[in-house]
Amino acid sequence: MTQLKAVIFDVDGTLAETERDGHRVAFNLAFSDAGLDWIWDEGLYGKLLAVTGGKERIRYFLSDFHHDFKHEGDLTQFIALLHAEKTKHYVRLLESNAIALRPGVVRLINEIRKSGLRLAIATTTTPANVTALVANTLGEDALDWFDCIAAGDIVPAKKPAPDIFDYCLEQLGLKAEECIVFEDSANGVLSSCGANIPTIVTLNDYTKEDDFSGAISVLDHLGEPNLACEVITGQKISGSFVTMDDLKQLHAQS
Ligand code: XBP
Ligand code: MG
Repeated sequence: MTQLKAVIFDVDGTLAETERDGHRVAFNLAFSDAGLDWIWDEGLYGKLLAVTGGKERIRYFLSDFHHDFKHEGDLTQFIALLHAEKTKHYVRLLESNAIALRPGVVRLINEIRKSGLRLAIATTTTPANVTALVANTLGEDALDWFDCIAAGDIVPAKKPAPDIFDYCLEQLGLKAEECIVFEDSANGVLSSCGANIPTIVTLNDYTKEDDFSGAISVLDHLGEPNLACEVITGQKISGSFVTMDDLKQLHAQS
């Protein structure tokens, strides 16, 4: 049986519920600053999340939801500049401690570190966003806990393509079967399973109706000693919150 050597975390929706009150708000602030009357409400944003990547999401919005917008110059450059402003707003939101980590994330990361297993991140979001989230929730030093932070445009194709997880495995120098992934969305599971990495899902409001086929288990969150989690589908855990022993057990069953 292959030994578990690393745990790879997705970021948005997995480490923290960043989409509704973080990214969505930052997009709307950037649109307003640019004098655009675009407003992504919670419902529309849930539809736009079908496309990963903020720049790609803006392009999807224009192509599928806001056809009458005409831009005279280079649309790609326009979107890139708009997205860069959005990232500044998002980082400022994180620096104001607007977003906390999900239940069980700090506890489990500390258990993983104590066990000697390696940690990594594989995300579609912009690297600056990862730095801001980790530094403002776990502390500046915590960035060094992750042997690889694979993020954003570092790969040609974003999730659901497997590229970001393939890149992360290459950086770790590990095989897919030596790792386990935490994800929150259908795009994320398609990506991690596309890279043949055993995957556990902690879903959220935006992804609760997603298809998580291929995941070992789907839970509502990682749980805490005083906050029981629920296994919605797939392999069970030993108690009422996910522990390091559960990770090893779930990996062995994958
Ligand atoms: C989620 C995404 C990202 C964020 C927005 O990433 O798809 O695009 O929604 O961040 P993941 P950017 O779940 O893989 O962490 O605007 O920086 O893309
Ligand atoms: Mg995610």
